[in-house]
Amino acid sequence: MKFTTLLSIAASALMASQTTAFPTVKEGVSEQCPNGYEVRPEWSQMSRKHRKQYISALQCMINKPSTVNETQVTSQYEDNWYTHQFPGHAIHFTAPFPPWHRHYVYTYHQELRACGYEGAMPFWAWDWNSDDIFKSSIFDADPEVGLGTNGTYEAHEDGSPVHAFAVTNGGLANHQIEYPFPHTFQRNLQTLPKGSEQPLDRFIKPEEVEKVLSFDKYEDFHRYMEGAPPHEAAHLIPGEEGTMGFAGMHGAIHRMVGGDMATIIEYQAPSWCPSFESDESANYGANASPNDPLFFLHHANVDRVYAMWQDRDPENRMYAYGGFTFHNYTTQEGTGVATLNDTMSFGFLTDDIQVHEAMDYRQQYCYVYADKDYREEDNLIDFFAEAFQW
Ligand SMILES: *[C@@H]1O[C@H](CO)[C@@H](O)[C@H](O)[C@H]1NC(C)=O
Ligand SMILES: *[C@@H]1O[C@H](CO)[C@@H](O)[C@H](O)[C@H]1NC(C)=O
Ligand SMILES: *[C@@H]1O[C@H](CO)[C@@H](O)[C@H](O)[C@H]1NC(C)=O
Ligand SMILES: *[C@@H]1O[C@H](CO)[C@@H](O)[C@H](O)[C@H]1NC(C)=O
Ligand SMILES: [Cu+2]
Repeated sequence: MKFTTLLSIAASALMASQTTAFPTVKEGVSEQCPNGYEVRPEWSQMSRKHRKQYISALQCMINKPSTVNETQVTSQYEDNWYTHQFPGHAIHFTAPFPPWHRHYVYTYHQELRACGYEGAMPFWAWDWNSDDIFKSSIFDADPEVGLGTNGTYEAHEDGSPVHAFAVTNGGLANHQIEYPFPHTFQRNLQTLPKGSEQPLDRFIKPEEVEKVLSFDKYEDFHRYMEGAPPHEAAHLIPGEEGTMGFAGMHGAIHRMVGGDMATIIEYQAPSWCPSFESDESANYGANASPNDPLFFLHHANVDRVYAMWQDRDPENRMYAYGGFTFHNYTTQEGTGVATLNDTMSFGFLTDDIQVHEAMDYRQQYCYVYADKDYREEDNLIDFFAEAFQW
């Protein structure tokens, strides 16, 4: 192709981008959001500048001292997962799962901001990538702008591992986690992870998202989306009562990414690792999934599905709420009656809030989610610059 042809393709793509791309701050303001609503982008829609800032901000969090009262936690980066593990029984398989994680992702975004990241919180649209989930742009080995790919497995002759699913590329290559035991953060990408009865990518299809949006009752929506605990038969999940291994779209991603993302699931832990098994008394080691930065992009997408569900019928769904406040893994029963006035705790990370404060995401947090055709301003310019080495 002639260079002039390439230039004219580039130019028309750029012009098209100016007509179809949304501005970074959406038109329209409200009393609560005088600066408008920021648009949360999919990772692939971000500008190179923002992806680069995002990686630097992670490094900055790794270098910031911890503020939690736990001497083994060494950085602000680790504070995040520590905060998540603490209330484990109260925030998973219980009513607060959607609003608790919404506020948690928002808080994380504030930490990124304090570390120089200027963009909106990005998400990983697994539903847009479900045909070949591990080809998502989020798996990128680039040390400046990538979040890394699969972990590497390499064994000595005696079978002991050299690299045990350690992520050795991307901006967080070989990142060491100190707590609850020292290890390099891990991924083991599998659509059919060990212990699963069926490939789990079926849970993240657009049809599944469409189905979950159709439930009118908050509890039905929430349970179908979060999935059932790994070793429990699904109950109270519409149409899935008694099903073992009903991962749901949320659970499927955790299990398919594996490694740190799946540490709530004990059978994922390699035999030579101290067990991550969820222990009723201490809940030790469970819920360490925020060690992997993919956690927050995954949960931003979980939040996007929640936001879409609310937007289907705002009058009835924006403040819809209900279910249990506590999940007992031994009895496999939920207890407690959840209300909008319940307090949600975030440990040392940020102030407690009440559930109703995390419901109307647009007015309470001032963001919206990008559509498929959205691109951050210089995303296309970056694309051509990289393709043609400008
Ligand atoms: C930290 O935790 C210890 C042990 O639980 C407790 O005695 C101490 O008061 C805590 N310190 C702060 C500042 O919360
Ligand atoms: C990821 O790595 C593991 C361990 O080497 C391997 O079994 C698995 O097939 C890899 N996943 C993908 C999607 O390549
Ligand atoms: C779960 O229920 C069992 C049986 O009633 C009880 O002994 C245990 O303390 C409960 N676990 C928690 C964390 O409350
Ligand atoms: C929540 O608190 C408000 C005022 O504090 C009260 O009017 C309302 O009835 C409470 N709602 C629930 C569900 O408890
Ligand atoms: Cu969680």
